[in-house]
Amino acid sequence: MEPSGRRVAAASVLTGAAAGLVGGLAMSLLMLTLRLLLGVATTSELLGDRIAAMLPVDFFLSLLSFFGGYNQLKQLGAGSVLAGQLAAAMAGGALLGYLVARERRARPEAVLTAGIGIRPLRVVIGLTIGAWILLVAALWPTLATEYAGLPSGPATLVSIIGLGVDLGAYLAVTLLAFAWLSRTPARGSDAAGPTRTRRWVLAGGAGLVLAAVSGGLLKRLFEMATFSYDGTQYSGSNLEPITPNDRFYQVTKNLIDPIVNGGLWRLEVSGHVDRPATYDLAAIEAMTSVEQETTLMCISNPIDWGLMSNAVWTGVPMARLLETVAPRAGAVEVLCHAADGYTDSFAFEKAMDPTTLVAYRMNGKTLPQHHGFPARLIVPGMYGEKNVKWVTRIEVVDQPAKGFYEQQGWGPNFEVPNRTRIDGPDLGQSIAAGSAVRLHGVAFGGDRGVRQVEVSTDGQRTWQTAELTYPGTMLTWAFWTYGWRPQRAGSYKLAVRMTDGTGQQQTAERRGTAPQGATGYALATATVRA
Ligand SMILES: Nc1nc2c(c(=O)[nH]1)N[C@H]1C(S)=C(S)[C@@H](COP(=O)(O)O)O[C@H]1N2
Ligand SMILES: [Mo]
Repeated sequence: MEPSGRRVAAASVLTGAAAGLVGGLAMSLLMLTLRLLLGVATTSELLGDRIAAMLPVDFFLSLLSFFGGYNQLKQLGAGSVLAGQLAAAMAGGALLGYLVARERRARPEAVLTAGIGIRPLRVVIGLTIGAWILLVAALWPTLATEYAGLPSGPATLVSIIGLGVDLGAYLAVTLLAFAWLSRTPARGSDAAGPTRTRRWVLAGGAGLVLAAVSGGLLKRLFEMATFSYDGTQYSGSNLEPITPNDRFYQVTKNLIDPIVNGGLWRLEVSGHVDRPATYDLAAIEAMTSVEQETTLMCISNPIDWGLMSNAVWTGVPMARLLETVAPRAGAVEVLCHAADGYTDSFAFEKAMDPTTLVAYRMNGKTLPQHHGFPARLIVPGMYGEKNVKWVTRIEVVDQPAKGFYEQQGWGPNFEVPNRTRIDGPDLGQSIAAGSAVRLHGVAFGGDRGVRQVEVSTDGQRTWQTAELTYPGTMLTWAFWTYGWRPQRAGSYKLAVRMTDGTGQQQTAERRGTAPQGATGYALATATVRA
């Protein structure tokens, strides 16, 4: 009876795989629902961040260019985890089917509960708990992610419980589906065939419904996703010195940005301190605030791109919060944590600088969700990534600590070097000889201000001083303009460079964005026709 035994086992494995798929779909549905309603991090997000932080920067950038950008990579990552999860769910179900078939053959006399023996049941429950423990251990560094903005302790707990609930739902649905699919009809019933077929059709239908509902949820989540705006640049010819909030450049590591509940949100200031403190939003807003115009720029902003904007931020100097908690001797850095599990660090001295802020207003308005509601850091002179959005915890550390991007190998110097950009006019068009051309653009010197901008129209042989139409402050960009009247037809090599408020000139050395941000003059070629 070997072949038939084998056939029975195969049927059981197949039934298990189908049940596992239904269980996996139910688990995905639950996971997406918890994400949508409560901001509980999904495995796609937790695993994605866990892996992303471990990717060396060069490999990360080659992945970006291979798949066509950050958004494509994010989608591929999230999709792979979801697909992998369903595959694992089916494999788990198949294992259940195999164990049950073996049990039936080994101990046909044993009483099977709903067609599943106690021993297979024990094994799959054990394996599920094992998977939970393994997941928690593997994802530990990212478990404080909670997109509604819960403090890190409760956030970690919510992630752990969330994973447990997901796996529990998987196990329960898989067992039920398996028991139901493999239920043998009462002896003597001649409806065995049709009944079985109908059960499979029903199970298939249930699977389809689950898949459809999950698909609907995915669509909803996709509409909320960052794909439509991550990488938005502020560039073009109609730039204002103060960037309107809805045009401010945007960069985020997330698939879906946090929607922080301002009532639940707390800012913890803790770590290597004597008197850790926790603030709610009202407490932060009640403190004496400062208004500070500051320009932010992403480290991955190529010389001629627009991942750079300027706003007036309202907030509380971080030094005030730090003084309150009494940092201990030996504090070297602050490691800042956010609702999305993001982290970044900078020198304790920089944290104590009066211009380093915990900001909650942007150009006089409540901080927009995508820019970090309810609070973000403003760290003048350092690349955008240090300006942690949706900040939830400032941890004083006595050892240097690496944040999300620094772990990838960005840095170690995150100070914005001097830079210039040519914004206009459109040099794709040729210029008539003898006509007046108004060259214009921006210059940015981190927290050192912009003292002078120079323009060369002859391949860097001679330099002329440009006019600063918007001089800005030490912490902001400046707008420059230069009136040019080319007399002869030909091709002109333009270059723009700046000198910052400390007298330091922009370097001509061309350097790419990784790992410390791009350098080199702004260059362009103009064609002048007779
Ligand atoms: N919590 C959190 N903060 C973050 C990021 C993030 O992904 N998560 N991205 C950083 C990066 S790389 C940049 S350049 C700036 C962008 O800020 P903006 O979108 O408000 O312009 O936010 C920084 N702060
Ligand atoms: Mo950035």
